[in-house]
Amino acid sequence: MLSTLPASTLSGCLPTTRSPAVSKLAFFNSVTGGGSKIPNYRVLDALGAPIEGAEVPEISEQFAWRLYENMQLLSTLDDILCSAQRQGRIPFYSLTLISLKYGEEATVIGSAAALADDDEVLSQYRETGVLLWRGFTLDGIMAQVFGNHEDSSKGRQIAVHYGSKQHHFHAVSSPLATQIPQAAGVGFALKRDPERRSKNIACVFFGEGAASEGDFHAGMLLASTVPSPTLFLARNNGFAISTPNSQQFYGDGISARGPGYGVDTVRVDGNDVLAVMNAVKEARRLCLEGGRAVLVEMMTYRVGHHSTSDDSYAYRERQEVEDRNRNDNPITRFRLFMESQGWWNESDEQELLFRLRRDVIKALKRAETVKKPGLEDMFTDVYADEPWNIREQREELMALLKKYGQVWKPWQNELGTLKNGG
Ligand SMILES: Cc1ncc(C[n+]2csc(CCOP(=O)(O)OP(=O)(O)O)c2C)c(N)n1
Ligand SMILES: [Mg+2]
Repeated sequence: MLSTLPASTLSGCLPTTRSPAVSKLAFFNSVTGGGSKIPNYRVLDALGAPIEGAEVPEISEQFAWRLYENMQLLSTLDDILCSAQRQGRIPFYSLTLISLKYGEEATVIGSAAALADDDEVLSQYRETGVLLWRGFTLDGIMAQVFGNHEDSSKGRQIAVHYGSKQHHFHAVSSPLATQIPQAAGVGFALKRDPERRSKNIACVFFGEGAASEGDFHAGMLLASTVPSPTLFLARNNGFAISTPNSQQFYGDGISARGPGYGVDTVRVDGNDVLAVMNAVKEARRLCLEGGRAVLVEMMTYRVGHHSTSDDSYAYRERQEVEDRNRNDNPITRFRLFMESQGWWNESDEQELLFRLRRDVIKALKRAETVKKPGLEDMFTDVYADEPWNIREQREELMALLKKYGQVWKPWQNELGTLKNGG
């Protein structure tokens, strides 16, 4: 005989589900229900005024200056280093292109301001602002970009691939998304460390394009099933080089994936530095309190070209970019807010921009005069014991240097640019 029990009483019949049983067949394709989109948390509107009901964080004038100065510093660095690349002084740079701002300053500075300075950060390649916020010097930035002997990676990394143990900033690696499962591991290690448990989190930045990699899913699954205080910060800037995000996913952005992994999730306006700060601060608190992963999706727009190797007008309208830059610029938005508080004016602006340009150019000029690492550094630091093939290559180079180093002009000149003459 067929069961006549009401559908709801069948709940829990199977060990594989705790879902209530229902008699109506219904498919769903929205995590918020009814087909609605995940909302975008905001504090300030595009003109820097608090939106209705917004919780404006209580920040001092001094703290607001620090936020603003770091966003402007990031933008100044971009301008000057892109020009340096165009002049052939450095080989590559990956933020923006001269005259147009990068456009994502609030995502990075707002996040950095909400983290503890000793939280472990695993970044993609657009998160230099975290280092600046933590006091990494301009000389340190230039040493890496120029690959001189003061660079902690001894000139062996591509430009902008920073790393600093002191600043809890894990070295950037070029293959996309590798940092995401690594972060789940770092989060788990923190949880196992009695000195850092409940004190620090692992925080991983990645673009929405990187979230198309399998490593994104591996990282999310790992951090949710082997729980760890890992904060996933997705920068959704609309593009993965030339691929628009409409071709990266069909669902409701990166946020929609969080609940799939049982991860607390929020979407935030990434051009609003106060909203980013509020969201990341709360996300960090949740991470520590529950010892579990949290996902924040920061919605922004990449105003600059992908890198100095890209011309984005080949795949998007120049007008669209200029409109975005003019109408919703994260720096301008926060500047308008500061002006409305009586904390900022035109002469402060001029003084700041002058000082930042002067300091960046000074560091750049200094870095150009610093010697490159010695040749021996090419062969060290990868293997604990030197393998035979590396030894052969090193010995061959030494023999060639002995033969031609002092007699062949091009080599002579080049050796003069290296530490200790090579
Ligand atoms: C595994 C891998 N595939 C492709 C690339 C080439 N690549 C470098 S950056 C990039 C786009 C990444 O886009 P997104 O993650 O959205 O970051 P964004 O540059 O927009 O900040 C691609 C495809 C790479 N570095 N690694
Ligand atoms: Mg992107």
